[in-house]
Amino acid sequence: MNQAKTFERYTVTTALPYANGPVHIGHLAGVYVPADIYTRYLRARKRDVILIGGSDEHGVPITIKARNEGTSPQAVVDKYHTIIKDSFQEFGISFDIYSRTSNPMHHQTASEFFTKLYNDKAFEEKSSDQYFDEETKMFLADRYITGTCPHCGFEKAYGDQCEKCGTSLNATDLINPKSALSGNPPVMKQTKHWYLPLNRYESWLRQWIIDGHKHDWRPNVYGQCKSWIDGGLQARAVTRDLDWGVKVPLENTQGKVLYVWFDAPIGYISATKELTPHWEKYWKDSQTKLVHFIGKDNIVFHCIIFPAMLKAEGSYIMPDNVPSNEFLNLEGDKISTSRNWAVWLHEYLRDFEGKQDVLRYVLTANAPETKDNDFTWKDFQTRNNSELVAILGNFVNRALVLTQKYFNGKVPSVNALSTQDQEVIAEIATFPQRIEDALENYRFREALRELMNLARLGNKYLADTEPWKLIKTDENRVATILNISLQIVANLSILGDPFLPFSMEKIRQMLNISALEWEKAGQAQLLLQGHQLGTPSLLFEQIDDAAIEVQLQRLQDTKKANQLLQFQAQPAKESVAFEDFGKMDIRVATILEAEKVAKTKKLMKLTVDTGFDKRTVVSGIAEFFEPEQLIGQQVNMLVNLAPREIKGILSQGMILLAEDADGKLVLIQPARAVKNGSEVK
Ligand code: B3M
Ligand code: ZN
Repeated sequence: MNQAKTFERYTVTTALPYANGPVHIGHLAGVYVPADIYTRYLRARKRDVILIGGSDEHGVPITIKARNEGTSPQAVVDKYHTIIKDSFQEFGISFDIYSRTSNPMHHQTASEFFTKLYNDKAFEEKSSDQYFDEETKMFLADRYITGTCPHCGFEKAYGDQCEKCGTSLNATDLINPKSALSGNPPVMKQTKHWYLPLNRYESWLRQWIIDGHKHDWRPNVYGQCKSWIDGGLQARAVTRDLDWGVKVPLENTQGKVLYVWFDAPIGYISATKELTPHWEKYWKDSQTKLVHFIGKDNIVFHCIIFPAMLKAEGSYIMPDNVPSNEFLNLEGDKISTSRNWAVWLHEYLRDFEGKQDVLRYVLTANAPETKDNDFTWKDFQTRNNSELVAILGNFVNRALVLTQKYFNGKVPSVNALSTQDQEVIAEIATFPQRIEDALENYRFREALRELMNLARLGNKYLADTEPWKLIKTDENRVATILNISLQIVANLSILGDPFLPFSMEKIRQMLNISALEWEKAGQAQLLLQGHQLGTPSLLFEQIDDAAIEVQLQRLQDTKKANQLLQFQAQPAKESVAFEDFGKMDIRVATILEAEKVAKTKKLMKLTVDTGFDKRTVVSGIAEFFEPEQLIGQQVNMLVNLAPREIKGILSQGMILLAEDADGKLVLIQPARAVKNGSEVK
């Protein structure tokens, strides 16, 4: 178990988000919130730690976005790098540096890295046939080409990875490949690239990962690495025929750049070089613990490919752990940037101003640490109202308000200790270790649960001792109870800081103290008798249904927009003879009366004037219309449909309707008023 080894310093990296869109709760839950908790904890323990972040600004995701928006890749990354960086800052992700891979420092660092490997003959140089789009005159790599995944059959797999099963692919693996640019099937054209022969590192990777990290890497990470290695490692191209990226630093390589997954991880190193002149100790000293926080679709790049690159270069340390999370879904569906099925961080910060910690809390409590998990707005509201407000906020508020009320806001004295007092004080002392064990081993959900257990201990202590009743008879006893309760509050302000930094700062203000050392946590004399407390205020507010409804409606609107976007007209039914069509008697009719059929959701009872009679028709349109919207409307109606009883009502005919892409039913009406009974031909 590697945490037995002590390290002099820590390099904590976070996956560099593509700067082709904002970040969403899936990114936060998977990568940035756990990384921030871990780093804040290490800082609290006075460890030498750096938290590295930055925007991944190369690769086809960027150039496709630029093409779609009719702008340049640089304009795309400039826009989204700023949105991402600012929203991380406001959310309290405490990067020591948040850099970007389009900057000169990175281009230089990545070029030098490539050149070192090239000079050391670490690459294989190969000319091969690659897919080429004759219309756009472009080679098709990565997301420029889609096709069916040979592993899982997913029809929209990319040339470098299948997003459905996570398999890393070569474009030539795809079945029925199509250009994402022109939609045409590609042709093959010869081109030269440089390959990292991963197979050369197989035995080392076996020894390092399969033997060396069986017990301290998460099972989902270890398992994916093992199956990758057991599946046989292929050489991987580290260059591409593209014009956006880090230029290949060799002669006669016009139009070729480094593959984005070769340059992006080097972005961690170039960001560190920007941060400190002493960067090498964070990347080359065996006393440094290197930890990569990533999502599961990045495991192979961070556990196999980047380490092989570092091994080939020869002077770098290897990651000690890669605590990758699984995926977070949203309301039961996979989060998707392209389908706008996400809770975007910058929108959350706008809609729930000042509630950063609520989202930090929910995403940690619900983190997909070992399996995919689901974010629902209802759960968000429940955890805020039933846990943050009702447990943590309620305890802190009672301890402070009662002290305000009975002792003018001064920390009261501790008098004779009851058995329960002594048990509570002993229990307080156990929390630092419980939280440290969990955090040192990247078990963030468990660590947060332990923090909340400390608040529960406080609530139970107040509920059991009922100081509001005792105050009439035994002020000394109440003094002791509130003193111990306030010590718990002070402990919360220390142990809660990595998780809920904004709220813990509020607690410190209410306690009228500056930040306490982590090493003091567990003590029951953190606040001295007589210390003047600050003014109590509510730590958390209830989140009402209306606020949640707004979010749910937004997702509903997104779903409908997607249905419209993805709508594909069904193919025509089999043909019918003209005389068959002639049997149908379709007329224009006017709706005279409309009422919803009781005890049904969909049915509306209509009285219609067909021009030759008045009749009743039952129609399944009650979900889409109110009666008053229908009365007076002219509609097309099939009048010679055999009558049938529906919910006890004899229905004589059928109103014709169109079902839109979003499932909504729409009346089919004549373009202008015509006589009832007019024949539709
Ligand atoms: N830009 C993010 C992703 O695959 C990718 C991470 C790079 S970390 C060096 O979603
Ligand atoms: Zn697949």
